[in-house]
Amino acid sequence: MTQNMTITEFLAQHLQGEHSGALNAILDDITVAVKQIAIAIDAGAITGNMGSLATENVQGEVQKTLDVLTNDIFIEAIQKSGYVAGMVSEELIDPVNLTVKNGQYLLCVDPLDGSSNVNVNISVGTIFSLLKAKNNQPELNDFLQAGTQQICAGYAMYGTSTMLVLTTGNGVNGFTLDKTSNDFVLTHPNMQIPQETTEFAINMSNYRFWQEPVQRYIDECLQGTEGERDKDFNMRWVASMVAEVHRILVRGGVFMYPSDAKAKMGKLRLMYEANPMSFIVEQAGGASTTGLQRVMEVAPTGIHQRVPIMLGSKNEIDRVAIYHQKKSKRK
Ligand code: P6P
Repeated sequence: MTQNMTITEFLAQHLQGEHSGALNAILDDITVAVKQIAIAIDAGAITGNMGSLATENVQGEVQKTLDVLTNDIFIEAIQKSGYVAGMVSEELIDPVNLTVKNGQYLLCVDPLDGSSNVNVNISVGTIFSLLKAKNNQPELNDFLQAGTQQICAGYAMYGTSTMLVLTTGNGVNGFTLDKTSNDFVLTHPNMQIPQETTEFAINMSNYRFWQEPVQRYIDECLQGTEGERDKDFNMRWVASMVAEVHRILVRGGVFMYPSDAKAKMGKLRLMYEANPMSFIVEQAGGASTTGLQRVMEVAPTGIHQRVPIMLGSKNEIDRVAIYHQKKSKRK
């Protein structure tokens, strides 16, 4: 892989198999959408798009102007290839059937994850997951496929630079937007998550609501060299999943949004947050669990269902899973 090759050159060289033609076209549309979203976010404060709307999304979360704007950008861009028959979005109650020529794929997308960070200028992102469609008139149930069925997953990160990180099942590669050429170029080939880490990311304010295995794991991290783990840990919490996952891909770590007494199924959504991020993390040598099973093996029951998720450096996630199994055995 030549450093700084464009994403188009990279995909032409590396996409193989039955999906390669469609993936080339779909990913081209996604890069167009991401470039437009990056411009919209960058100019948000200037164009007056930093505010909130009077509307809520299906999750009951107040929608930001940019949530709706980025969703519209995606819907328009993703129709160009003609391969995507339907789209599920965090911002829409029902799937959107797209007017397509030969739609054979389904897209699940969180157009602007972490959008509450936009007006405080903290990194946000877009997360997407691609599935095979049964036909070009998809029903809601056609989207309800386990994460192991994903054809492709990726995220865009609108941070100190705009990046696109992708997997199609043969490893993970990162591309940075070169603003002079307006092209994504390969800057992070074959991303691998270190198996070990001393860094965890979790919203500590929920401590009293967590189940015992999560409290035990975090307690041991906090005890550092004075406790069971005999090493000190560092903590991060950006409140933007894309930024947390990207940091983990670059230097290791764990990200945890477990189920708790407040949110029995956790906070993050399976189809367009947990599954795509789990696909990427596993392809980079990491692991992703609900505590009781591999996230990508969860059988979906709803397009907006939530799922507990703990992902990152494999040895740490394996430890978290063991703590959950021991607890369920004790029960
Ligand atoms: P909390 C953003 O709203 C998000 O869905 C993820 O990107 C992020 O990791 C999490 O929620 C932050 O949750 O509880 O810190 O607001």
